[in-house]
Amino acid sequence: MRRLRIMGLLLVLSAGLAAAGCGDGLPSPAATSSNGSGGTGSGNGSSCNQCGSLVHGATPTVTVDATDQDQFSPKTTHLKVGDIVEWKNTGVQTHSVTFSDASITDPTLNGGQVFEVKFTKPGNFYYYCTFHLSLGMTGYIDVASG
Ligand SMILES: [Cu+2]
Repeated sequence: MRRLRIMGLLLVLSAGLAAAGCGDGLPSPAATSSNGSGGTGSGNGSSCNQCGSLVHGATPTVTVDATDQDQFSPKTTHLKVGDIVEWKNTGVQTHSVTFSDASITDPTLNGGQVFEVKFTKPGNFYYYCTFHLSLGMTGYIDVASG
């Protein structure tokens, strides 16, 4: 009889521990929902408001391919303020490089063409291809300060 009571106590204790574990886990569902539903939205990126300017013929710091698989590669590009990104259409399909700031948007990047932007503000900027947005052709330019 005594032994059963001890077992019961242990059960109550472990149940209490499990409940505490659940309490710890509470923030994670919220974090998951804010991360999810990427798709056609702007995800975690912010919009570009004069985050850069067009350049021509400069040596790029980083190159991003726009491919016939309807992807930007790499999808996220890390750079510093003052760095230059060159998008290159490595296939034959027409793409666009579309930011919320139309002044640094290329509406038609044809096969073999390149397009260059110098980024002048820190931030994580979202862009997409207007032709293949529904296929997930999106990207991020992550600009670190200095
Ligand atoms: Cu595209």
